[in-house]
Amino acid sequence: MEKYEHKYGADQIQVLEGLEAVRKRPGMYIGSVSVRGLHHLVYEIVDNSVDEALAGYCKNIYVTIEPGNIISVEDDGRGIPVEIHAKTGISAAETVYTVLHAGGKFGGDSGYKVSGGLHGVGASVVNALSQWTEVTIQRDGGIYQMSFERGKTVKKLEKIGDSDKTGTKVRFLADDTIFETLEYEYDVLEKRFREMAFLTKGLKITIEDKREETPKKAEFCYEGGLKSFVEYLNKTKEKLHPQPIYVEKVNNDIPVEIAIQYTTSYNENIYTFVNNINTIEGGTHLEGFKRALTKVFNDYARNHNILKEKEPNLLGEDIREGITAVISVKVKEPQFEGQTKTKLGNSEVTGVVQSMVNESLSNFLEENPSVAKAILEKCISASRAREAARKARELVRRKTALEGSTLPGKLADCSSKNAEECEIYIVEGDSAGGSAKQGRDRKFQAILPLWGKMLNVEKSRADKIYNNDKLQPVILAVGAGIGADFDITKIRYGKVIIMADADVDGAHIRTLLLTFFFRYMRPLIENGNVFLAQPPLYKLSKKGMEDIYCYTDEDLAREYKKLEEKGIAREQLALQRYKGLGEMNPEQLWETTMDPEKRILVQVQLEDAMKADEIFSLLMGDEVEPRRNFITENAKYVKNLDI
Ligand code: 28G
Repeated sequence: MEKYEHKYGADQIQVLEGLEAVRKRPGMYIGSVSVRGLHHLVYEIVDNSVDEALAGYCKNIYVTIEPGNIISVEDDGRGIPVEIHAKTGISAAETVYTVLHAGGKFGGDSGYKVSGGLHGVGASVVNALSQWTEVTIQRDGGIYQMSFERGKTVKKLEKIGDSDKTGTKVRFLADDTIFETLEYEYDVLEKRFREMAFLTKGLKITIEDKREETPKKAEFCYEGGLKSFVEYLNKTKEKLHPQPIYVEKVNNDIPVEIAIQYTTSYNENIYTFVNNINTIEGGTHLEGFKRALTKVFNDYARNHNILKEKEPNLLGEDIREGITAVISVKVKEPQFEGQTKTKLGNSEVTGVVQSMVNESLSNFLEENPSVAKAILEKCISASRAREAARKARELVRRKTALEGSTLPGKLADCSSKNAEECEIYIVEGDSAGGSAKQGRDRKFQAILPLWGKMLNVEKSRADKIYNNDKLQPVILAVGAGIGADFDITKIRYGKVIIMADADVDGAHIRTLLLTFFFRYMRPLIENGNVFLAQPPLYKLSKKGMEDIYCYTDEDLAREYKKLEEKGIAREQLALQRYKGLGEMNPEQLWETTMDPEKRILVQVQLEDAMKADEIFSLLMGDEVEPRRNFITENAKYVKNLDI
């Protein structure tokens, strides 16, 4: 007995140390303690239910946001095992909730126990970062329950009743001493669970928000899997063929599922997932898919004399114009690379996806010649447009060779030629552009004012974009080309900074530019070269006091409080609210928004650009209805996104 007690104690200490580490450095385990990290907690728990569904035992998942931002997740799987581990005296269920990475160590029953959101750290991390957690398990004829506070067991697993059902239910309240906010965003969770339901054919996920008087609720269940996903993505688009092309296969122990449908759009929309994680940076699975797609369509075009002997092959980008595709692979030991660890690195996956797409897509085209013809006609017209774009580009080059300058007339360039230290401010409006030109440090800061008509990137191919009076100066100033020609080593500025007002027009120009960079200069975003300037919203001033600039409403409230503590009342202060950049004189603009010592720059992430692109497609697409719906439903969202 004595010995057992001692051993139990030692283990328990080790356990607590593990979870203490999570509380000390939460960012290491869930990415951040912002609202994003908060949502991660929910994903971690739901992922465990999805794993149980992938193992073939769970059909339904219910997620509820209860009043007070308590999250409840319930599944009808087998229930976490409850038996007591002989050595430690701790139940299997408690171990899952108190030992770091327990989920991973126990893996091997579903085989792909690596899903766990972006970080795959599991239930114990959620437990560690929650004020309290309560787990209820139904299995072996009983109902069992245990509870925790900030990761520490306060009620060990005990049987509290009988039941002939099975399943797991988890309720938790995130820790407000760790997270910046506990306010879940229903729309964000809804989007993720819809996506998860698409990715797990037949699984029903219900989400309910009970925080308000009138609860919100949605149910997602798709028997069609990725086929349904692509139909959903293309809902408002004009399709080139009625049914998505769909393949599902296990090759070399790697399950691959792909759905493809072409639309009349000029964009490429390929979403890739590894173990249900959205790999926004792509990777080896995407590489294999692209290679096969290019080869299959070129081979078909040659064999059916659609491409003549003398004509060159179609390029990958020609063949991907207008494509909507979703690729989902399951990999046992995925290696995630890239800036945000969302790029698949496993080299064996390329060949697996490639050979599968090669085989199934070429069969499909042979069996569906009319679909093949419709797609290839579009590819060929894309390749012609690409030729036209090249000519447009060369025309610009030749013209500039004659006239001597490659740079747009409105650009006020900087004197340094060392791209690394150089910055370009892209500024909406001539008056703000004027202030920026006067206020800047001309050694390393260039100013490009933007004017002209907003271009519908949605309805334009590269040739039109090259000739667009709003975007052409941006292309020339950045100096690295666009599309497949884009060469990041040629960029003339290390920082490309979008400076626009905090109003609707400003949001418009930000959305346009981010969409443009996303589609035509993506490496610039991936490489972290794109930034948003943050002009202040308010200025507080008083005679004899240095002006105070506030960038948010919270900032303003904080400054008021600080000044009050110093004995300066609100009434003594003059408050100026800036409606636009144009209201600031050059010195103010420098001081608040351009001085590297004082300014706030927000680095644009690939995800921000993707969201901008999504919003732009909806705002600028053909159909009026989705646009109106989107604007009314998402007015708040568009604002919050700060794009
Ligand atoms: C409701 C919120 C979150 C879960 C299960 C089911 C099992 C399980 C979970 O086992 C450790 C690994 C294999 C035994 C597995 C039940 C096998 C047999 C499970 C969840 C120990 C974890 N019976 N359902 N974990 N196993 N749902 N939902 O967490 O060897 S977690």
